[in-house]
Amino acid sequence: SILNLTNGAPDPRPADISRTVLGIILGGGAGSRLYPLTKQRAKPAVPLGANYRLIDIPVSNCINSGVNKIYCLTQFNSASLNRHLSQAYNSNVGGYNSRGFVEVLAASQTTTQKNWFQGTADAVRQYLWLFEEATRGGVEDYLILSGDHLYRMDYSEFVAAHRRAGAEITVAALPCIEKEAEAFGLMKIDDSGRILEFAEKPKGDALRAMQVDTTLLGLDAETAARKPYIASMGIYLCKASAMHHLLTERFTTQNDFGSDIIPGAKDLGMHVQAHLFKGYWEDIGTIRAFYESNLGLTDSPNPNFSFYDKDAPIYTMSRFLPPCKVLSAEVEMSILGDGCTVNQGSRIVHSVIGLRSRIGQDCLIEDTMLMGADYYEQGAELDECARLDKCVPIGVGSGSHIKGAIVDKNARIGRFCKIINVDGVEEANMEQQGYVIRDGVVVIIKDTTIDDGTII
Ligand code: ADQ
Ligand code: ADP
Repeated sequence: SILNLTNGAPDPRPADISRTVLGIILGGGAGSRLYPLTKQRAKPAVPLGANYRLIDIPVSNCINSGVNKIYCLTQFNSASLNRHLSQAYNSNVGGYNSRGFVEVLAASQTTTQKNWFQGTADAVRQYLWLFEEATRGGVEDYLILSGDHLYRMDYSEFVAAHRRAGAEITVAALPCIEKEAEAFGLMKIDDSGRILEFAEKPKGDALRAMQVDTTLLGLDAETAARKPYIASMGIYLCKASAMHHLLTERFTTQNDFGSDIIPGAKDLGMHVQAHLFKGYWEDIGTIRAFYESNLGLTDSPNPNFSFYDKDAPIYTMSRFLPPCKVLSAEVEMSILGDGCTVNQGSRIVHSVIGLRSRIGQDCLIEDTMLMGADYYEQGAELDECARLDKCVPIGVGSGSHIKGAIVDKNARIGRFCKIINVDGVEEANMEQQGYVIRDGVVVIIKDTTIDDGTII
């Protein structure tokens, strides 16, 4: 039974994983749900957890699992993403005998295709020629990952289970509650874990029809009643030969893994297997989920996710920033990134304070994610700003109150501002004024200035 599959002795890590598995990270489509965080950057470069970026999660998971050939597919190339990846990872994966790499592949870069990726499968199809060069070097399986998930997973167990089952495709899965189920691909499986039915984001009756008895997965009766669905995590391991067949011979005009390729493969009679994942996992691809997962990092004593694990650390760029400096401020249930300064009389509650943040005097910051800054404004620059009437330096000006917001990098919040969503608005598009409100969260756009005394 599945119970035995998941609770039995784990398979040993495949010895050849670094040679035989190619990691492919789906780095975001055109209309990203994380807008406006993606207004001026590729989605994988979106800052996360005070010191990190989204891409650090799948890349770290790959490295810790022994997968060290990694491509990241994104809609557009960005200098900061490339710099981040090369500075953070080249020494980890690129040792002369490991032959590893982390590279960005952007939609507009190929010679034969000028179109943006039309979907997840289309993104892989457009670069299949490159991935197939890797198969000549011994790659057997493609590990398809999303760029906007928060979790820690040892993919080597996933690879071992896939090979033991002799599957063409293995889909990572977890039990799920009704309220969340309609946002996912849902599956029914047999008692060996083989997928019998797969429905992408079904609604209403079609949703209810995907209910299963999840005690099969080893859940106790109470949990199984709460979580009667098996959801796809959008993480796939696919044999290179099967991928070639599916994308270039069978489904040449279909562009999405969840809607087309996975159910299509099953209908063709391919062996499509589920692999149960038991840890914390969250899709943080919407503003609300992104905001809540970031604030969840501050929970104590049990945060949703810890960036620290001595056996499986999350890596990022080493920046050699100075330690944080806090001058008689009050900081409660919060995390501070590297190189921050918090001035006298400020209070920070349940917030994530990103690297290089500068917070003035007597500020109140609650339930907020400040992403910080890409650089420090220094001596002369700041002196010049102080002389000018309307100049607002990077950071949060003295006496300001911010609650329930995401403040993107390099934002300049003036003095005595109130960014608290005074009118309790759910959705608003105020891009001209430098912010939007999504799902009730105020998002201050990167590099914008909010004048002294502004009330939002
Ligand atoms: P979604 O997350 O809704 O569902 P999708 O929007 O296709 O699926 O995104 C999957 C990943 O691919 C995301 O990281 C996204 O940024 C990226 N992506 C989307 N379009 C892309 C493109 N054109 N080019 C490059 N990258 C792109 C999927 C599955 C469900 C499953 C959920 C789990 O389809 O079955 O339940 O993931 O979150
Ligand atoms: P991090 O991951 O530390 O945020 P990045 O290298 O991605 O690092 O971001 C730093 C960005 O800020 C770079 O694009 C850099 O060129 C830019 N930058 C540095 N100093 C300044 C400055 N004085 N004015 C504007 N941009 C700057």
